[in-house]
Amino acid sequence: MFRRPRVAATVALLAVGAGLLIWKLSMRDEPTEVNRTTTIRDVVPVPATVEPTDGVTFSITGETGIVTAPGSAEAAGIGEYLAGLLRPATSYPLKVARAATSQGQPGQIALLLAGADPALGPEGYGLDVTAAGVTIRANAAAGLFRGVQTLRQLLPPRIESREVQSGPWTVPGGHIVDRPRFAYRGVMLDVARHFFDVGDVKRLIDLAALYKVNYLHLHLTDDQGWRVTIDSWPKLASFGGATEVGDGAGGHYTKDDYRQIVKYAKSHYITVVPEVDLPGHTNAALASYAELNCDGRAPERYTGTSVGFSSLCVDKELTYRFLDEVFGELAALTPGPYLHIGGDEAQTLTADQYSTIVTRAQDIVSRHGKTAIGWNEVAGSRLLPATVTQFWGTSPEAPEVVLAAKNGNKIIMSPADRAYLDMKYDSATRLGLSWAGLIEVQDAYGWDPATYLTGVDEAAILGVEGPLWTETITSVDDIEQMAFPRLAAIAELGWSPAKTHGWAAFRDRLGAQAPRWVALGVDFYRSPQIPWVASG
Ligand code: TNX
Repeated sequence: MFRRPRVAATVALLAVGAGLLIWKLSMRDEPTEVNRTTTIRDVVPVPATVEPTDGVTFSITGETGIVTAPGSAEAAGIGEYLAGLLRPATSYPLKVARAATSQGQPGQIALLLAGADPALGPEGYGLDVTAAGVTIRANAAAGLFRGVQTLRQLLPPRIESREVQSGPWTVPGGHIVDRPRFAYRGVMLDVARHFFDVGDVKRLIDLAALYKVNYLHLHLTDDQGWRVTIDSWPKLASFGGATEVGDGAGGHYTKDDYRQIVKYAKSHYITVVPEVDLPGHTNAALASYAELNCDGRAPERYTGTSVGFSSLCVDKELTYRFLDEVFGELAALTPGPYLHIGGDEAQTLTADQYSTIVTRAQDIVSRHGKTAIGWNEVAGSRLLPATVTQFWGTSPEAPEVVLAAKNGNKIIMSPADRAYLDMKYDSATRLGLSWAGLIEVQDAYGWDPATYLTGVDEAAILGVEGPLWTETITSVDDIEQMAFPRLAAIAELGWSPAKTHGWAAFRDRLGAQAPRWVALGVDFYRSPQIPWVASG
């Protein structure tokens, strides 16, 4: 007798609940809170610890200056960088001066290299916002630079505009202590399938730096083009670089261009990792020099998008002189520790042939004082102890990579079904490919680099990277559409502690980035999964 009304009440409650949920979800399509105040909880990647001080703010005014660590030219450089970011929108002078002491000063933004917990490492920082000022403390300049990215995100989004905006320039009060979870947080740009010039690469560096990315991997060579001058093999760039996918003119970086990229990246505390893909993905080189081919005949240059058909000649000694000279010249252009040797999709070689060339390539890189990174196929060959494997599979079972990890070889995680920035978001996405699946923002964010692979410990993970292959990508706008917002998701997985991860909070933080991207002119993908904040 009493049962039925209870069931009816439950059903009614469920219906109301479902209705509310649907209403809430449909509200997500609406842009929220125009002119919303930036809070200390909006930062991406989310800092390790955030303690707001309610009711306290600091305002940047025409009197505010930036003071930097006594005796540090690097800190002074970061002060100038910060002033350069803040001056256009505020129109304030923001003078940069050396701090007299290692204390913060009233009315100032202080960038100090004293008083940070040594456990924060070289990239960690502490950031304090009181009514009197802003103080960032770090152990090294890299930490100050990362802290400055956080400060940028605490200011109103219009701070990113290059035109004068009205204030107030309020920073929410509180205390942040932050450090990265992983040492390697990368983005890859394939400049081989389509060429992107120095300005395009600088733009990507600017945007990646905002999310504390610290490695830029350049996929410099492939079947469709060779993109950097090698003096001892000049036709690689002049002939092998004059094509790209489709009928575009291609292009290449002169050594000066390349040095400019390295320098610009360095000034953003980003290390460049150059990749020369071998033994496959080498048609551009094989077309440029007949003698690199086993039969001595140069193939035509290639502008399609197939993979796996080309290979260097494993049995010719000339191949190893070639690799030695190419990696030697690249090593000389590379202040960072890594040279990437590719190693993916060499489908015309036997396992022994593949192993021979991958083994010798690692030795060559090592003789030039660098550490090799290879796509995960290299894990089947003998690896030098320091060689890093870059996982690009889509299955958690990767026995060779697991074995390499057990032997001490570190892994960069770029699972293609999560981290590939060239996959379509949904079936309607104009650009990109879909062989590894569709990757909406929640897919890009919803995995843990430390647990994706079965049988690998977190200690074996060097970090994460979002690769952007460019078979279908031809412009900076295209890069931005595919990288944003997903690069911000990958960057948060690489930087923030596992315990801070959570889709609901991330979605809101990410939504708050929209007006920043609008101010920066970023052509981002407005995923329906995200409650984008409208520009005010
Ligand atoms: C696989 S990932 C490749 C690339 C393609 C990419 C397209 C990898 C190591 N090789 O050659 O550009 O897929 O998504």
